[in-house]
Amino acid sequence: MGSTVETSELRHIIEVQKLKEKIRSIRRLVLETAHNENAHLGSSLSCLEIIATLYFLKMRHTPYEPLWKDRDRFVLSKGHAALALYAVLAEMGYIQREELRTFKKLGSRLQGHPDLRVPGVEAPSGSLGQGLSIGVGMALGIRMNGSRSRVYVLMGDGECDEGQVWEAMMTAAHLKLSNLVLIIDRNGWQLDGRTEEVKKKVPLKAKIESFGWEVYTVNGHDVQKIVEVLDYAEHSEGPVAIIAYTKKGHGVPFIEDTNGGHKIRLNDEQYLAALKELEAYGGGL
Ligand SMILES: Cc1ncc(C[n+]2csc(CCOP(=O)(O)OP(=O)(O)O)c2C)c(N)n1
Repeated sequence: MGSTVETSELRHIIEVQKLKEKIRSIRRLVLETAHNENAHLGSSLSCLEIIATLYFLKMRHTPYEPLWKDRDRFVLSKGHAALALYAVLAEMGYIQREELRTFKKLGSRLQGHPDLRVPGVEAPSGSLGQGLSIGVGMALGIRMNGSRSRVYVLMGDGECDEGQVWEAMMTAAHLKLSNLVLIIDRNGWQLDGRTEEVKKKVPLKAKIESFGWEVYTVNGHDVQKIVEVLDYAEHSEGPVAIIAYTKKGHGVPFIEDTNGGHKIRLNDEQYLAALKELEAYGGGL
């Protein structure tokens, strides 16, 4: 028994280590693309570890059969962070890495917000506030079909300003959707400034709990901790929300924890500085 535990723990450590290497490659793809085209870089870098952990370590899915009926679903409700999702899908094999060069170009399927033409994208998004409702519908449908699939929705903290989010929260709790996990990218910024100055979110955890959800908090750049909290969320009796504390522009000092990289095209100097930092940073905590 003891050795079984040790073996599985060891496997876990190796998996997390491998994921960090993947994250380094994914970050490089994101930076390259933001050098080539204007992108929501800060918003993409704050949630990159979360999306990568879901796709590489948590969700059941396969790039060989993107519409496999028993797959787990991911909805990027903060659709402006599409670049992070595309880079993960490219590293996973859903799309070719080279296709990222067409990001936002005329005729490309890799537009600034996710589109159903992209294999691995489960929902079109970009109009903030809608992803959780989509996730609720998916989770309910999955349960009605008797499937064990799970649904993960990633939302921004500024996105919580949308009233539809709270309607969906109420519905999910009422339906006891234990196959639904909401992750909130709590980077503390939204388009017009600091979240708490634009419209106060705290006490966010208590607010969501009062809607009947189980709520956990995590460091959203710590891959090991993200895996642990996601494992934990599988044993709930209803919907689970995870407030992931992150930094906008994480890993790129001149935009980190500012709104400076909300939408940016890196010039040559910025790109090289960001790459240099990436070498030092590696992939995740
Ligand atoms: C309904 C709607 N209103 C406005 C926008 C424009 N918009 C794009 S990103 C953004 C800020 C979102 O902030 P947050 O959810 O905190 O995400 P972050 O980029 O900080 O991760 C806004 C208002 C939008 N996409 N959808």
